[in-house]
Amino acid sequence: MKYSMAWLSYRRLPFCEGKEYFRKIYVQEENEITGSAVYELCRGAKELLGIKTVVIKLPETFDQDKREKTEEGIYLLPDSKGPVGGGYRIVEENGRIRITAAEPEGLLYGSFDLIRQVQRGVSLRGINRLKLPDNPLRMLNHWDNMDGSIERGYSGNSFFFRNDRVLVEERTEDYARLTASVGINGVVINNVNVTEKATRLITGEYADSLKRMGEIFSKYGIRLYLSLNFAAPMELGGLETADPEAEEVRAWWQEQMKETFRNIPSLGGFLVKADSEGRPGPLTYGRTQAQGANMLAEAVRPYGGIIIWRCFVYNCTQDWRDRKTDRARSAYDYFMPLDGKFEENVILQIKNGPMDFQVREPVSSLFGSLKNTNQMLEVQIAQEYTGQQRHVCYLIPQFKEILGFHTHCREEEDTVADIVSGRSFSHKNCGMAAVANTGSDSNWTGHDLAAANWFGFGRLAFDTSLSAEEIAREWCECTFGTDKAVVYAICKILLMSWPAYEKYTSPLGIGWMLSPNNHYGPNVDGYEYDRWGTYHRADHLGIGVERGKTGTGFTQTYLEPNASLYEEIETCPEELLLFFHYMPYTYRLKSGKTLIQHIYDSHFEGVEDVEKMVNLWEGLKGKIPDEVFKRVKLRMDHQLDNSAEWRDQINSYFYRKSFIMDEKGRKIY
Ligand code: GCV
Repeated sequence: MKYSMAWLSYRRLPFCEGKEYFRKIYVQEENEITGSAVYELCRGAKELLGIKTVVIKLPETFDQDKREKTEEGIYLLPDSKGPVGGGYRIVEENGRIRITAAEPEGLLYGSFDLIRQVQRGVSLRGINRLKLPDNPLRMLNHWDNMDGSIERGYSGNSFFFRNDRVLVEERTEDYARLTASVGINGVVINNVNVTEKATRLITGEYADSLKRMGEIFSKYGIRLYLSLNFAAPMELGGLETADPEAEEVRAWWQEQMKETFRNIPSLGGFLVKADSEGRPGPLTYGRTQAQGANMLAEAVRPYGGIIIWRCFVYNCTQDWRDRKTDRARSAYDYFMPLDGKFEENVILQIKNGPMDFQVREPVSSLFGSLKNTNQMLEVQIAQEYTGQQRHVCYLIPQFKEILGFHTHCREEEDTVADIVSGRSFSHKNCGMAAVANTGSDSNWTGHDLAAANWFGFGRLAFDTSLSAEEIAREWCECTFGTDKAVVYAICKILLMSWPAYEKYTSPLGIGWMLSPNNHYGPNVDGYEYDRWGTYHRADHLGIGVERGKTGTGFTQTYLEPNASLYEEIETCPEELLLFFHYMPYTYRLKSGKTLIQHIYDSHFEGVEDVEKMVNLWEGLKGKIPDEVFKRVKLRMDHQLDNSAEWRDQINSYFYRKSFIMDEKGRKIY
């Protein structure tokens, strides 16, 4: 089945102020990336405006400052003094649009930006935009397996792998177009859990297809990355150890990397999940995470490669009776003592929260604490814990909060956005990554509205100053057009969706009350007596994990004043109260409501919000393509049922534990 092109599905526009510019495109420097920029502008012109473009090559001697002599049109001009790192400037003057940039990537991003303005009905006359990417690395991490399945994938199968083969198809290029159009410049194509055949991706066996894939990506300014298996020297090389300090292991990696980079010259490097959830790593040999990462860094350095080392290291065989071990502390305890001990081409990739992509968590305390180590923020747009792309859950507002969090690591420029952009500590290797939400479904993301998270992540990683509202609007106008009623309703649904999901699922930062393994639907005690370190500790008097000084002490891993803020019940942000403290059901929140009443109210409210979202969607019948309308309607009807299930299970559970009635006398079972 042919797939849609999501926000690049161009519809013919009845009117565009400035469409004449698209009749001629002048290009000065021809290379594969400017080639893509020209292709995109021509395609946009044809499909959006019905214009056939003439492409004109400018001589190398062309002096862009003498522009009064030039003809009308769009000029793609390299400018060594212009915006760097993928940045660009778009300026319209006297009938000419000049897109200038120091690098070809900037010209590509500028071209996509110009097309977005056309799609959104913005007049091109007098346009003047200067954009510089905030984050050097803007990556997608796919958890795709070589058999074609996707770990935590909710939109079909992989389009990178099938039956242990690497796929290089038309869709590879269309994926690259979509991904580059929002500024993403790095893609890890295989699951971080690297087993069996995937271990062999670094060998010659898959070299041809990976090389071709890398070339397609390169045309769009995207670097190809792979996840690797730390035990490869044993599994592939027949060595008896994978000890990073063993000479034969180091030599094995160096030889292997020589071959791998020779086979796939465009490769950017590797993502590594080590010592986590059963994956091998340096701890087995009594070595640190730094020793493991640095050994690989040394092997990839001659080829300009980088090692992105994940901090998701914790004990997943915990005894639920043990109240001192705290999964939330784990990454901090492993990595903080190693600050400054990683090679320059190592980046630590840190999940946004200390647990695992819950609807609400505090920001990881590693941010701000680590000062001498390259860092990347990892978020998840695959909605593993937020409705699995069956519920609408627009996550950009969550990412905005994370990026805006003040760590107090410095007087100024102390937010997570400052740190991962490199502003705080002058790091160069840093940025943002998202666990991807795409698959082989015809709309790429299963839920049509989930594409807003893919688009939104890219746009936000490029420009962290954009608001969640602006991004929602952009996505909506590019995808569905500029009809005011449509844009209003869809943006409203998107912006209501994360708060609604939080209201009808787990309260006040506690998280985890969902079905074990598949992580879908309510199951309050599903993880309570299990080994994963994810407990709510509810009893007949109260609920919450005590992470203050008298508990696990996790509050003290934050820098002041955050440590005290979280320690004190009076100042602890209420949306995180149960994450940090065990609280009685009778405790009065700032609203004047008791904790238990808040739980009841928010669960009723959350479902009412979903009812409003469904009504808003129903109002769009006839205004958007019928196929999309029906597909989303089906999912939203399911979301309504499932949110009611959440409400009723959670409320009944706490009523039965606490014996405290709902003040409003509503139906609780
Ligand atoms: C890829 C969670 C998920 C796992 C995932 C892991 C990780 O535990 O449930 O499926 O594994 O995170 O981020 O490595």
